[in-house]
Amino acid sequence: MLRIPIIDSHTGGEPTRVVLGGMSPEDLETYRRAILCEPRGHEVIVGALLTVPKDTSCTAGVIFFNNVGRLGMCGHGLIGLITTLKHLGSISSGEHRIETPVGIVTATLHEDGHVSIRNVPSYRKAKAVQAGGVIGDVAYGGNWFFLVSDHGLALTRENIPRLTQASLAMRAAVHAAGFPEVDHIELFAPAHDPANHSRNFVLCPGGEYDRSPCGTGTSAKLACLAADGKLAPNEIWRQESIIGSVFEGSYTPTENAIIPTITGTAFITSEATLVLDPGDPFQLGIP
Ligand code: PYC
Repeated sequence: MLRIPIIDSHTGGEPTRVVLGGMSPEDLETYRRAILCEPRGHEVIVGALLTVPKDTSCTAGVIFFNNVGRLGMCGHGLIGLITTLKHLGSISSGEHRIETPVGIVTATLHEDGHVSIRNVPSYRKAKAVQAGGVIGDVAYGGNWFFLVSDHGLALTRENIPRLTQASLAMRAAVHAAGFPEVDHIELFAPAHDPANHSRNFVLCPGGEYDRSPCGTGTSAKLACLAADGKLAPNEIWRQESIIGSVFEGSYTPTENAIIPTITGTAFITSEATLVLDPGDPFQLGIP
């Protein structure tokens, strides 16, 4: 039997499963679906494999992964990871540098449990790209996004199947338009809560939608707002998700990019050990 200890949390409704041990990064592809997907989980969960950082100034290293592969960075996942490390008693309030595959991210654990992430440099690569009947921007926030405001779709929970289908079509179109790196689609509409600035729907690489406002997606949005002169440095942007959860974002400018800071909260939902029985035909998940 292989035993893999995990801790689950959610950040604004989006789940994170932190893998504490039991396997090495080299084994990740073998066990990816066993850890995240049915019969032990479901397609929405994002995994966070703790690693030993190469940079010794870092508290930890992490590799984020989902139902179809790896993610460069993951905002909600990093908030979940910091909350998990606090739950384990491994860290206390203050700043922690975390090594991700796309660079070092500084996370601040506040006394009240909120977590702020100073993300990797984020920028808009292309403005007003025409793809599949819509026009949007291509931007990077630790992952690649196609951001569309004018889509004619209602950003409501009842409309999620339609939003998903439309976003999948937009992703194919933006790939055909010359941006194969885009793996997330982000649609915008006015916020439902007047305290917020915008509502989003985010399609993730594996076809699921982000329950949280998406930390890397909010970073990409901040990059576009900054490039358009619509948000000043350090001004607060409150991004609401399709289920109404909120991240607060702001940025500091650099020469060719911005450094976004995203703040949110995560809650622990379970502590468990996954068991992989070699006699189980579905020990590695349902292919
Ligand atoms: O919060 O950055 C994020 C994220 C990416 C995919 C799911 N959540």
